[in-house]
Amino acid sequence: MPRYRERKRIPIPQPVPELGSRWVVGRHLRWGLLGFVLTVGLVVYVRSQFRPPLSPVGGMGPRAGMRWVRGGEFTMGSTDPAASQAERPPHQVKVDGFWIDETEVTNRQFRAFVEATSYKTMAERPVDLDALMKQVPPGTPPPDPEKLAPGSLVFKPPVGRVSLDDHTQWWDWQTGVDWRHPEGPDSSLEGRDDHPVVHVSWEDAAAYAKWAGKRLPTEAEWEFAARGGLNGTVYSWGDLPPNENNPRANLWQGEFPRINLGQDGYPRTSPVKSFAPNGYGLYDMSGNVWEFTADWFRVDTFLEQAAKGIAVNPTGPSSSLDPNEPYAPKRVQKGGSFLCNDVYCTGYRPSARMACSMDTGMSHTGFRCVTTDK
Ligand SMILES: [Ca+2]
Ligand SMILES: [Ca+2]
Repeated sequence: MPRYRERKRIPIPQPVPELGSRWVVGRHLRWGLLGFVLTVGLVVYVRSQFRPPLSPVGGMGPRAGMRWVRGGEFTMGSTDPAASQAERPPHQVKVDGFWIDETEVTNRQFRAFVEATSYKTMAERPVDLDALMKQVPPGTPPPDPEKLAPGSLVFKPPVGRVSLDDHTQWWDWQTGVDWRHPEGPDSSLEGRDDHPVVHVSWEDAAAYAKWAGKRLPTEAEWEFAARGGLNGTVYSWGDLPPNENNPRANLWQGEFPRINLGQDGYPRTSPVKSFAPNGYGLYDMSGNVWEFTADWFRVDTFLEQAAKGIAVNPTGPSSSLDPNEPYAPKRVQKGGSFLCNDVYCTGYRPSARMACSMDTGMSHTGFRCVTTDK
């Protein structure tokens, strides 16, 4: 006898899939797959909205020396006691994203432009008498011929106390002054390669921007960038004013315009990046030199924009009007300079606005560029 008897294998009953259960499994798979695809699509879309575009000059990554500022809505203007009528009322503005130079355009950068194009700035050309006479009230006598030689306006501290209402007391027209000779015909750019270029007019700035494949910022873009993500604060760093221990920017310390203590280390322009950047990583959006924008200047621009509810990508008025000099076409400058303090000019507040003739360069005016090209 066999020691054991082979047991008959009894098949274990297997569940027989039914049509209904297959359909349920398939339905779950399909929904799961659809959910996965939708999730991936959503992630890709969201990331695309928050990521800067590719460099407009080719290659990957942002432009060298520029920062991507993601657009948004903000309050433009101010009700700060120091705010002029031209800064009022505060109003809502929305701007699209843009690239902006981290710093003011430097002498080194401007030299590259001049060497590539042989461009002559307006301060290096004789004054156009016809253009000049169109900017003054009819009947104004022409200036002396020697005043038409190439030159620019230089800051010159007065010896004694002067009225702060008369800026001719500290601005001096000097022949032979231009971006290469910022403080007089005998001055030079030695040691100033990284200082902002000065004595450039709006026309000069626009020519540089075009050569660089960029453009001047609108006033709204500039103010949005200067705020560095802090909406509604008085300054680009918050609400606390600068002081001796924390100057914050290259401004003026002492009795303006006579006594320049230079407690921030710089009685005149400073190398860019000498002070901490704002929340967007941008330097000298307060102080150092005023910066040209693309917009025409009018005192009532903010009033017009406020009437729109939310002004979207505003580009300023179609023409300029400065009540103090109604015949001179002027553009908006922003950011203040090394000549600003809280007694005379708190132009280093992001909302502050200055009107400047298009053909005028000065010791304390420069610019930076933006681009929105893809
Ligand atoms: Ca200073
Ligand atoms: Ca500046």
